[in-house]
Amino acid sequence: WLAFDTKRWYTNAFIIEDHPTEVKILLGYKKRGFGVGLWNGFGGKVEPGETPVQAAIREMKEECDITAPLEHCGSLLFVLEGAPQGAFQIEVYRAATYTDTIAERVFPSSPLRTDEMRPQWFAAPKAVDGSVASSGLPPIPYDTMWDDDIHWMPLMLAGKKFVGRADFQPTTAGKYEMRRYWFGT
Ligand code: 6OG
Repeated sequence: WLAFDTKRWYTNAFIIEDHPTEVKILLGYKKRGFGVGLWNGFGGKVEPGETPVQAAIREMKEECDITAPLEHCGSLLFVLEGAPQGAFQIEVYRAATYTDTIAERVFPSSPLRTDEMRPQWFAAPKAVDGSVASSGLPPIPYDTMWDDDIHWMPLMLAGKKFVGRADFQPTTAGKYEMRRYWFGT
């Protein structure tokens, strides 16, 4: 019911730190553009001539000022009925370490328009037993994330490689609602 003639390649990247007492995940609050008001990994469009991992590293630097040895951990296909973007093929990356200091980029007048994300750490469940440390960090805010995230993020946090697809339809509120999905390892 929808041709993939407008499929676009995107990236989404996470820092996941596994400490003895807690697991921390770095997310960004989308300040504008597609998915505004939602927490997500860092990422964006793969530009012509770039590989997806090159794009993921570039976007992470642009959006929160760090450089990380990103490793591929998942592939997602999102089909959005009626969206100009058509379908999103998203390559997901993770790293346990990074260099430079995490910072919110604030360049309102920059032609690069990289002032998109506000980075923040969240508490994630431990892969061994699913327990979340009460370290004071907020838990992963699935209520203010894309509907699909709660289905694949636990696979990523468990250290698995995953694939999946979700189909979205526009709502009258100008948002997108997930209608069906499949995610697996
Ligand atoms: P920019 O417009 O910021 O790139 N993205 C999605 N992420 C999730 N979890 N679910 C979706 O369901 C998504 N659609 C897009 C990919 C957009 C960013 O948003 C992600 C990119 O990281 C529909 O350049």
